[in-house]
Amino acid sequence: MAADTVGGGSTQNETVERFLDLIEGDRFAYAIDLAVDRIQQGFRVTEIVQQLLAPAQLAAGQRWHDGRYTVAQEHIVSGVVDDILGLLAIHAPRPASRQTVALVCAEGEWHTTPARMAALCLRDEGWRVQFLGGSLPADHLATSLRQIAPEVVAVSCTLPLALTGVPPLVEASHRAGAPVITGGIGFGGDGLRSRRLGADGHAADPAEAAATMTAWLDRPPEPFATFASTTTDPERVTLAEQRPDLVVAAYARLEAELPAMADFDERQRHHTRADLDYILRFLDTTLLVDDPRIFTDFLTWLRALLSARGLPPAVLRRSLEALQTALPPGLDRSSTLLGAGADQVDSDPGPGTDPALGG
Ligand code: B12
Repeated sequence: MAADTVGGGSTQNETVERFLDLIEGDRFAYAIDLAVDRIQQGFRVTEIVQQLLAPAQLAAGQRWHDGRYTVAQEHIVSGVVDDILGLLAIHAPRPASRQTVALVCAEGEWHTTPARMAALCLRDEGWRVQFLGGSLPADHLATSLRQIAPEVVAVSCTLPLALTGVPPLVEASHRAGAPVITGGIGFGGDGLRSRRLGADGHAADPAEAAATMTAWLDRPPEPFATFASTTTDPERVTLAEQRPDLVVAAYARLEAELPAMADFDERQRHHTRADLDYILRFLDTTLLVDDPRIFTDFLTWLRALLSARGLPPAVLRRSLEALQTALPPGLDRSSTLLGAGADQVDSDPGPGTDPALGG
């Protein structure tokens, strides 16, 4: 294996590139060796996760986002990474005590790999971790908590849309007497969304979480933040009820404005409707958490995704305006966010693309 083993002197980026090159070259076994050999080289499990596997997943996601990778190529990398996480679990230290954290993904969240990475790093910190997997409904969590009785519940969220699945998990954990700590990019860079959703703490990484959870063993957070349920938020209720009609109305308006859409095939029509619906779902999540950054970050992400696939930002601007026009009266926050979104997209037109679609 000497030919493919990358020893000292390689930078982290070079090693990550080497790892992805091996996978792109269908040399999965060498990629796995590259990661697992680091145990013999004295790396901690956490270091392999955070210096190789997480950056590789980030790169795979970025390559899908900017059109260099197909969805399948992203999945292939994730498959190899998931295999390695399983292998590394053997090398994580045995729990130092019976202190247990139940780690779960918010309902609607299927990004289990970031959560598995966090679970492995928390084990590396000496915690006993019960990993409850992806998209767990609150009633199933409640049942598990009666059996596990953990000291802490940890909630992972990568996709901001899954933030809507956090409050029921927080309520179930508090009812079981367990404080909640959150983590994952879906919560953003600070604890605001976590607090707004009723959790007791947020951590940027597993090491910070381990320190907070250990402190909670002596001084649990209290009182548990009660989360004013927002199911009664009339604007969110109306938006949810009207979402299918809003998509139809906005699509019709776009079709009237953009002659090129007349030639759209069913796949293009489906994707355009799905994007309009996706915008409204991110709008709803932004209203739930009351953090406009969720919507501005999403639009920056969507504009780049569409541009990388040849759709000019002008289509996104028109889509936001079409949705804003379709809104029934009284949805003021939604109208403001859609209007500001259209200005945001317009202020940075991005690279020129298909003129027939107003590029
Ligand atoms: C693999 C992957 C998938 C796989 C997931 C497989 C799996 N088993 O996880 C699949 C194919 C299922 C998938 C689906 C989708 N995905 Co995806 N996915 C990814 C990808 C490429 C890697 C995720 C990963 O492995 N991350 C591992 C590392 C990098 O994550 P990390 O955040 O650094 O994790 C660390 C910390 O956050 C922290 N942490 C995480 N959780 C917790 C919890 C606690 C308590 C603590 C303390 C710490 C902690 O510790 C971790 C380790 O250090 C990401 C790219 C990315 N940027 O993350 C896109 C990405 C997240 N996906 C994305 C999207 C859009 C989707 C889909 C909507 C696509 C679609 N149209 O269907 C669906 C949504 C599915 C759903 N409802 O969840 C976008 C999200 C963009 C956005 N708006 O936010 C991304 C960013 C891709 C991109 N570049 O655009 N995806």
